[in-house]
Amino acid sequence: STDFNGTWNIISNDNFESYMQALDIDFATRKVANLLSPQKIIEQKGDSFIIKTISTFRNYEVQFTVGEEFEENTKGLDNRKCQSLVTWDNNKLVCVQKGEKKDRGWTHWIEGDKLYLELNCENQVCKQVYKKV
Ligand code: RET
Repeated sequence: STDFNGTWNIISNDNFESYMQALDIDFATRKVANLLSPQKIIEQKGDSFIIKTISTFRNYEVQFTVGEEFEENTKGLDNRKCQSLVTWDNNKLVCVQKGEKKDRGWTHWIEGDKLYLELNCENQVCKQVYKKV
């Protein structure tokens, strides 16, 4: 499977505002969050991952093993609890976040020196691209 290890800097962030609205993130947080250039730091050992989203405003960290459902607390984002499950779909890492919000999840994959992340919630899709540092 793909190697996601490394530090990645965001280079584009499409529809983040609508994604945050779908999560009911408050106005003030959205205004700040829209100005950030978050970095991803990914530590992968086989199917075990630590994914850190780092910004000057707030950080978010999630740890999981592919194929093992876990309770995710989206602290600092929308502060909800989800039953989350990450699986491989070929070389894509796909997460389903079951909870109060419909169709919630994300997909990560790599092409060359770019990391792609699609974030879904309700009817919104946010598309982010990161470049390897
Ligand atoms: C920031 C700043 C505070 C407000 C919001 C944020 C959004 C973070 C997101 C993180 C997604 C992480 C994933 C990890 C798993 O791979 C930048 C922390 C709303 C959307 C998908």
